[in-house]
Amino acid sequence: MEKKIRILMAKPGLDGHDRGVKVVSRALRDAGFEVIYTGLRQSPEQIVTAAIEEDVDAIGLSLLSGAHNHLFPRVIELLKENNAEDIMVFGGGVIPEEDIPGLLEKGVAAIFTPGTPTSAIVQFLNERFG
Ligand code: B12
Repeated sequence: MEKKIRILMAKPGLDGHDRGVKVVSRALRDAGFEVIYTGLRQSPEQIVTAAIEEDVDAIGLSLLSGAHNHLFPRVIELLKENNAEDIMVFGGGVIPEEDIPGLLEKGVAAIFTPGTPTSAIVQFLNERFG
């Protein structure tokens, strides 16, 4: 049997904007990925611990609060500290265009902003893990 790609969907930060993460989680599940959603208000430490325990292939972070420049790099840093940098980090939300190059440079694989069709996210993951 083919192994399903496992994705931890996470919502770091203190805000309650969870529509996007739920929409994307559902779309990825429908496309055949195994999706684990952490729920709201997860710290980077909680996210990385869950990702390692669940043995996921990727972490999808949803950020609409404006804290992306801190939280994305922190997750990547913690993965490195735990020798788990093979877990890919990608994400989306309200992230200004000008912040995207810096996040990609720090190791985020891709960022999807509001209005992105979920099919584009599925296509990205299929290309990455196909
Ligand atoms: C709906 C909404 C709310 C709802 C949230 C309901 C909920 N349960 O989610 C409510 C009314 C509760 C709300 C409250 C607040 N909100 Co509000 N909200 C919005 C709004 C209008 C739309 C967000 C949304 O649901 N979009 C629909 C979903 C489907 O789209 P999405 O999340 O963007 O997801 C898409 C992509 O971004 C991407 N994506 C998202 N996550 C992920 C993850 C991965 C892994 C991937 C691959 C892709 C991906 O894919 C999705 C599909 O295309 C935005 C403005 C906007 N236009 O984005 C403001 C916005 C996010 N809110 C904002 C603010 C300030 C607040 C409040 C602080 C306002 C206040 N003063 O009270 C409060 C916070 C309350 C709290 N405790 O968190 C600001 C944030 C400012 C910032 N980033 O600097 C925004 C940007 C409005 C603005 N322009 O100022 N809000």
